[in-house]
Amino acid sequence: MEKGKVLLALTGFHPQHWRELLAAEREVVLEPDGPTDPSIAYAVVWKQKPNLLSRLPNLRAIFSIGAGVDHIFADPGLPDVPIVRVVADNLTQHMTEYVVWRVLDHHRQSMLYRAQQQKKIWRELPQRPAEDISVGIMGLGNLGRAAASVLLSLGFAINGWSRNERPMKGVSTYAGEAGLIPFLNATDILVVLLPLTPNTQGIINYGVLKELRRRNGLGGAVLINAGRGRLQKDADILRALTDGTLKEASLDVFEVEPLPKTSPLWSHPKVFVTPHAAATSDPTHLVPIMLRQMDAFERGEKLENLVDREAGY
Ligand code: NDP
Ligand code: OXD
Repeated sequence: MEKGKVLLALTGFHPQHWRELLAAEREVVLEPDGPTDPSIAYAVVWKQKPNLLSRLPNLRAIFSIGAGVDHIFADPGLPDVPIVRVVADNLTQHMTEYVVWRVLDHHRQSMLYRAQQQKKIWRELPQRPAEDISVGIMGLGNLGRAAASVLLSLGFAINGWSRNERPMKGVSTYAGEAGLIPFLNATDILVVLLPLTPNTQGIINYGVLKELRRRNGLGGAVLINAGRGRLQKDADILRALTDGTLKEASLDVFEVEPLPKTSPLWSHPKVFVTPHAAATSDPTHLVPIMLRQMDAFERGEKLENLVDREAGY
């Protein structure tokens, strides 16, 4: 198969560095040439414009620059070619750091100590052993499993929830709709690492948060969402924080991004906000993986980390 040309279609990311790295090995374009450009074989995308890819009759594959692919499925004219998502040590490492950072921060009562510091209060708070805290990873996939294994090594009790049964040593696993409530009932700190699909949209709602366990030394349940914003209902999280259903939350993703300046989440004393920055896609690490895949595909080998179109992730 001949060496295919790459269309780079990124929204919200500066294309320059991606372009330079891709162009070291392949011809790269930022716009298709004409209404039905036959010269493009691959598209490297983040939130591509609707119906852009349907104009490429010889498109062989679409590469997401992220682990999530909901931004690709938002296109009503998505052509029926393989979709490759990111599975990369560098991204996994960043997400593991984020999850461990946020779990430890809540576990070690950082918000309370900060509030005390502001008032110059010298008071030691009770310290609970990690093994008394159950961290429930909602979405025990590539990122969830990596975070789970580091949290396990720190002594936390770990639960995992996935669509299919996913056994993992040392982790209490739950699957599917039937496993959701038992999973939540056994979880003190809920870490959301689900993909956004028609089945998961809005899953982090008040009713779900109400099911979390609250009999730990944390003084309440905690939510950490680094999956996708539209998994959650921002208003339900605020309600849960107000009535004590949730003690605290760390949110990296929001229903609307950037988080509107008018959102009460920005200034809520029990919410830690990051701007969808848990695990950044770094072209230095990701472009070589994409180029290697394109080369292998042209030698007749299979693409790796393919998205299941029916499942939506
Ligand atoms: P994976 O596909 O490896 O894992 C997804 C997990 O979610 C799997 O365990 C899957 O179950 C489970 N899941 C999917 N649908 C359901 C459902 N309906 N019910 C129960 N479980 C379900 O994805 P990754 O771990 O690589 O990434 C997860 C997500 O993290 C991405 O989709 C993206 O949205 C987000 N992300 C966010 C970033 C950020 O910076 N905030 C950075 C990178 C990713 P099963 O194992 O049975 O298939
Ligand atoms: C991703 C992201 O999906 O950064 O990789 O959100």
